[in-house]
Amino acid sequence: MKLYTHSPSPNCIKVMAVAHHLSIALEEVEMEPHSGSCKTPEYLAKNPNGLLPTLEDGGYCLWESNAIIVYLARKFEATALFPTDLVGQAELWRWMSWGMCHWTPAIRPLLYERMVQPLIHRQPTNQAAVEKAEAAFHPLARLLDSHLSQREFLLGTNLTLADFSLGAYLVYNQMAQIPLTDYPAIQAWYARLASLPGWQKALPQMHPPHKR
Ligand SMILES: N[C@@H](CCC(=O)N[C@@H](CS)C(=O)NCC(=O)O)C(=O)O
Repeated sequence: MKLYTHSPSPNCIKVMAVAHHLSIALEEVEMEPHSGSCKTPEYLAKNPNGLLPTLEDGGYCLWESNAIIVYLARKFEATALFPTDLVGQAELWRWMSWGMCHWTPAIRPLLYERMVQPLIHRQPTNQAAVEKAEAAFHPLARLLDSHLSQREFLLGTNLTLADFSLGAYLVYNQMAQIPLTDYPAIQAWYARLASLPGWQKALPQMHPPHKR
């Protein structure tokens, strides 16, 4: 199986962390989105969004990182990461949906303003955009922190795909100065994820400050 990936991207780290955790060997095809390599007709035939990651398994192409991790967990029968009971599945989809619809969009502007703009585009951080993003982030962080204060992982005592899915957006929490100071349960949860060998292996090697 091939994974078209851009190794520093959180959505690609999410997939690689699950793959390493499950000892699944993926052939990584490193892409450089800023060079336009995701907009070629050949790549758009695999992923019409022109985004990463994309999994290719035989002739089957799958995009959307959450769908990819579900596919890997199901294909390799990783039932611990992907509960099959009614409430377990509902909880998993609840958190993965919340992650995509609320958590990720709240964090993405902070990554963009504090990392992409200064480091890639050589542009100054827009402070007004940062303030708006932080205002949107805090109510979500309060909710998540309260939930995690009673649990080791999102679904309770067991690590699941939901943890990989939401945790991936915190890999740059230091560099993007994601305001986690008031959220000890989120910090402890993220530290548990970051200490997983599969998680460590998925972090891009050229960014040692993100290793914990
Ligand atoms: N919802 C998609 C998001 C994919 C996405 O936005 N990927 C980013 C990297 S994290 C990308 O390809 N960016 C390149 C671009 O915008 O051209 C997923 O979870 O796979």
